[in-house]
Amino acid sequence: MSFSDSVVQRPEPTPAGDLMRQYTIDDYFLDRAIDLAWLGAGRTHPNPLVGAIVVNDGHIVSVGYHQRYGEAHAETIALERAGEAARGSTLYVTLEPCAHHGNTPPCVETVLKSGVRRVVIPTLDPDDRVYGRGVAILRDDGVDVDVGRRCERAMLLNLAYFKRVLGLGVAVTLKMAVTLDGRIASRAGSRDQITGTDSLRFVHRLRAVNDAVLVGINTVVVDSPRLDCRLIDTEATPVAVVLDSRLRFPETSPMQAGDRTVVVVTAETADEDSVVALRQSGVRVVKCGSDGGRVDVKAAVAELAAQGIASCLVEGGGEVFSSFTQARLWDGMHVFVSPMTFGNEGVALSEQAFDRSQIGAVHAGASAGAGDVLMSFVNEKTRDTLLKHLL
Ligand code: AOF
Ligand code: ZN
Repeated sequence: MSFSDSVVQRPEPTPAGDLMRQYTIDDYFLDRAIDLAWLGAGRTHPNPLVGAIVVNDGHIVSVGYHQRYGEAHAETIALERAGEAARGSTLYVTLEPCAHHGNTPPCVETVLKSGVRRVVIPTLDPDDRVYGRGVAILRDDGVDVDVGRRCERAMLLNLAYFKRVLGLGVAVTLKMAVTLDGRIASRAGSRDQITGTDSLRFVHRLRAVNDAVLVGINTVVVDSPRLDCRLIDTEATPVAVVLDSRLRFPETSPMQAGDRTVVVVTAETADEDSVVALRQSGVRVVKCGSDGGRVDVKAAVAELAAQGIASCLVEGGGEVFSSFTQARLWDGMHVFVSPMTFGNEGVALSEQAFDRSQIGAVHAGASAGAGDVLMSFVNEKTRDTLLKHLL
């Protein structure tokens, strides 16, 4: 694979005068609002993650984010904190302000009362009670409303929410961590910590906003992962899913703590005695189609959908990651690049994993934390479908 074929290739050169491709102050504040919104991960379900920032004269006056289901909305929190300082300001919010009476009064009313002059949002809210109405009410009252900037990053923030509300099937998010020299392990079969604490915390946020967290059996055997959300304040316990065609799942695994639901997806050809033994230990075993000794990931996700799982975070390892990219079975992707090297003994992803022709990825932006860089992507097809509904 040549560098130019890969998803990590340099971005297309910016055509002169194409303002949409330039990173502006609006983009900056929307990005900060999106960062804020993530702080609610694991506490707002089934509602979206929303962040808001009030900016007046180039200065941040106040911020807010939706902290818990049923409680105040992000923009209302930020505007109440701003008080009089909101007059003439710009409100950056990661989702169209709501227009309905639900658990709380409509946010558009608060926006209008506050004297905000301009509202900047990445997308509309597909919720029937809001869709387009929030923007229309604001514009009718003379507020400038900008829609569309940073929409890819906002899609990643609420991927599960958007796909569920729009009835678009299971939201699949891939996560991968690589070293500066592109390795995913120091050697075959070794357990390595690649990312720093901030990145790990973000991974726990990703887990908390998904109904399920999926890994391959190799990862279970090598890493004994807990797949929980212990680094953040949440009660969310996503279902643990393991792809395990030959039923090598161990007798006990740290992911089985408490009354956690564990689903092992295996091949139709799996040994029936092993299936029975595993079921007796409390694991849900699902058989599905396989291909060349590997569970067919499309069939696996269909099985999960049948079990009521609407969103899934795929956490690796490398083979599972490649299976999903080759099947083009993903909507969002987060790749952490850590400033360490494993050298030639290190294990790299297979060539197919990042083959751009397979992957169809749109770079949604990069951010840094704890020494790592996080690159996030939206699947091109997913983006185009969501754009039809959200702009
Ligand atoms: C939130 N937090 O910050 C914003 C939301 O259940 P309710 O009454 O709180 O309304 C939830 C709907 O409100 C949600 O589906 C979305 O359409 C809209 N916006 N929701 O929970 C927020 N801004
Ligand atoms: Zn609201």
